[in-house]
Amino acid sequence: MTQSSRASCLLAGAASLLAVGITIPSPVWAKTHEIAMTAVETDVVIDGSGEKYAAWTFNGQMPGPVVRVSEGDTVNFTLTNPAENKNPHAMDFHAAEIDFLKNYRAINAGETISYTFVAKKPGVFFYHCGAPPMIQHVARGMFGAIIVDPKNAKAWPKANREYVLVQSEHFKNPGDVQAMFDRKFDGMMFNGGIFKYHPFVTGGGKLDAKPGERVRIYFVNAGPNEFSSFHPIGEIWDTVYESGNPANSLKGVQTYVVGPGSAATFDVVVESAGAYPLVTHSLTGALRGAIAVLVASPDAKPAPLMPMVPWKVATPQTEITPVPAP
Ligand SMILES: [Cu+2]
Repeated sequence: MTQSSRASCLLAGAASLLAVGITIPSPVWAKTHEIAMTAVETDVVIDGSGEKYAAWTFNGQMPGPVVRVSEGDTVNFTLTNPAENKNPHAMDFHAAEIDFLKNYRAINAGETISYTFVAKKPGVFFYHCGAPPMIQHVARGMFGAIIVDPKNAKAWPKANREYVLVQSEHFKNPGDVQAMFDRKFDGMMFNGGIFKYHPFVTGGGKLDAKPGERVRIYFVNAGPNEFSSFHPIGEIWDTVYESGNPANSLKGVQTYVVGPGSAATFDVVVESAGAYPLVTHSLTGALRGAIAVLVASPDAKPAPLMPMVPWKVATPQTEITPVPAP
């Protein structure tokens, strides 16, 4: 059989398979992920003094867990709203392209919902609860990030180190929905903490890197209302990828605006040892907590994608009563 006749036989075979309704399987590189999350209404630590906040969360942490898949992968997602909760909850993945009425509807305590989507576009995307009032469900902590890695790893330079940062507003009174509508936020957080990555603040940590490394930051703005003007003090973004898609790249950017419900990926190459605060240059936000200090040092250790989540602050020491003088 010649090569051309073999090819025409294969085509004829494929056509007959389609004719009887057999679907072509997913591409060999694509995977299927079973992702399950639970809505948990619980207190979380939001600053270095150990202050707690009555949050609503995915899996008991703010932000929720980072979901990471590759372009073309299928996600089978299940959300459980346990019977002990007091509120309806929902899940909206910005990485999905599916009917919102059916899939993103709120479920009551004691119910579960499942749906499937294919992560068709690479990038970093917001996910959040959409139960009404959505402004409150987001403000109280029901948000997170999903990374969809590009199918072609060579679509962008390899990063030496990666972090996820999610910006969000803190409202002292979690029940004051009007304050949320009026944009009266009290603090600004990265990864659910006020000055979480500020080493000069009590209980604060930092983000580590080595000089010369390409550090990739997957940045999500959860809002619910404020825009982020993301800037590396002492550096310039080497490349910014709108929505984290390697096809949308900008070079040599000082500050890049990420609106509420949006995301971008930022590459910075830290040229020398030192401290580089990453901030929202909307200063009312930075000075109320949205400063993450990237410390470049030759002995920097490997770090997780989202360090210090959940934030465990040592419980204050019991006050010691001085021994009376004899
Ligand atoms: Cu919710």
